[in-house]
Amino acid sequence: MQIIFVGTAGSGKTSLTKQFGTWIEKNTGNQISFVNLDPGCIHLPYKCDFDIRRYFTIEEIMKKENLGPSGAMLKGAELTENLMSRIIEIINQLNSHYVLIDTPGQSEIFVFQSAGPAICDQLKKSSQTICVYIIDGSIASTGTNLASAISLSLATQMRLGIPTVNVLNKSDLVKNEEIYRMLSDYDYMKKMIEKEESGTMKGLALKFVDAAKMLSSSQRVVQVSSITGEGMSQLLDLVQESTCECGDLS
Ligand SMILES: Nc1nc2c(ncn2[C@@H]2O[C@H](COP(=O)(O)OP(=O)(O)OP(=O)(O)O)[C@@H](O)[C@H]2O)c(=O)[nH]1
Ligand SMILES: [Mg+2]
Repeated sequence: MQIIFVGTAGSGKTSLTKQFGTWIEKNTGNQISFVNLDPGCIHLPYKCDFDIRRYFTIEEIMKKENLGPSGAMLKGAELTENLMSRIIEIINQLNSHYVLIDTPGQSEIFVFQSAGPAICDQLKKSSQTICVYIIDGSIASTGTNLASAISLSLATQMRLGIPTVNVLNKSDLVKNEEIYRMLSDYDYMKKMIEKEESGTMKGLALKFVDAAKMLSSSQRVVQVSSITGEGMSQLLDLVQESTCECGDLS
């Protein structure tokens, strides 16, 4: 199975990739492979079985092409797409039970450029492939704020075309218990939005929640911490259920 970690900048993609992979190896004995598709990172806490930086880095592109960081990231997405058959070939040769794939810092680079969807399209032909969408717990504070995070997850699911499950990372930093309740009960999230907002914003946020209710692969949002290791077993359950046609993800 291939698991792709996607989330906004700094949400914990790299830390969760490492924590989840290490946890699986230790607790299930299944073999893991780590794949890094972020050409912009400097340090990685895991040992890569495939690292896009073997081919190019954002720093090199910036110097060579005289580009700023965002322009270089776009160029990086283009280069990644050109290398796609090589990347897919290498990933397919990794004979592990789980291949964990870390993606570029800014999620829009992987999700909204063509490289990410193209890679997912190829990967799902060879093996079950799912996306773990990471909501950053350190900035989750209100119903409206969660509704917008969920809408990004839905957009990711639409673009990548693979089952997508949601996790709330940095749970060690979340002090507001209401956040958990809202994430496990969209009707409660709507009630909170009714209280928080008025006018157009309220209408918009409520519509996002309705769309999420209708379209999400699962409403269950697992709370994890890449620092304390909380929630890894629940995340594995969710990942496994997401690929089981008979599974109940509610
Ligand atoms: N407290 C806490 N901090 C976390 C957690 N997960 C990640 N962080 C911190 O958040 C920051 C970003 O973590 P990364 O794992 O680099 O996040 P990322 O999404 O890979 O970041 P980019 O690739 O740069 O977008 C680091 O300082 C991490 O230590 C968590 O569960 N709890
Ligand atoms: Mg990262």
